[in-house]
Amino acid sequence: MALITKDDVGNVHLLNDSWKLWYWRFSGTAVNWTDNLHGLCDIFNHIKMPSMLTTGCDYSVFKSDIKPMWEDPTNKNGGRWLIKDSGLLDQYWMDILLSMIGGMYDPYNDNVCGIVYNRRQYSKISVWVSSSDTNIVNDIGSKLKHFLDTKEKLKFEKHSEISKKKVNVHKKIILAK
Ligand code: MGP
Repeated sequence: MALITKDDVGNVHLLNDSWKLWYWRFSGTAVNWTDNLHGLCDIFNHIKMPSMLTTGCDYSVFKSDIKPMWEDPTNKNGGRWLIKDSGLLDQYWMDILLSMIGGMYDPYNDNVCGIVYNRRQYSKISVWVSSSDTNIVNDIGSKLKHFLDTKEKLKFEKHSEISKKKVNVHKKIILAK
């Protein structure tokens, strides 16, 4: 593959956004979830397929100015399209990455924030959307289904509801003590 110099750039398709790779790894010493989250790099040359990650770890690729957390101002009113493991998550990961980076969610590219892969016993991928507006969410969801060529039902969850649910679970544990 030929290298492209700065002078050649005028003739090639430029990316709409720059993207950042994030890595979350459990550490017994960290007090907060956010302390375990590390920004790796802005451009990636080689990434292990996510299924090769150690169970319990996450990969996230987000637009450079958005952190892969509910608290980020762009994420906080949005949610995620959830894709469960059907043996195709590595393929889905690459397909979604390319569709996001290629800006294939017109007219709602600005509402696509990033993608998360949670390597778990039951791994999952989620595509984070900055809005909970039904039109925007459904349009991105149907494009996603089309790109993945899947008939599986995808589920949309609002971040505000997931984070509330987690708080309630914590409260329940405290109340039960
Ligand atoms: P998870 O890692 O997103 O999913 O959330 P997992 O492990 O598959 O769990 P499940 O409940 O979805 O099946 C696990 C926990 O990490 C959450 O309950 C939160 O305590 C914490 N966490 C996850 N996220 C994405 C955030 C976040 O954006 N902000 C903060 N503060 N905590 C988070």
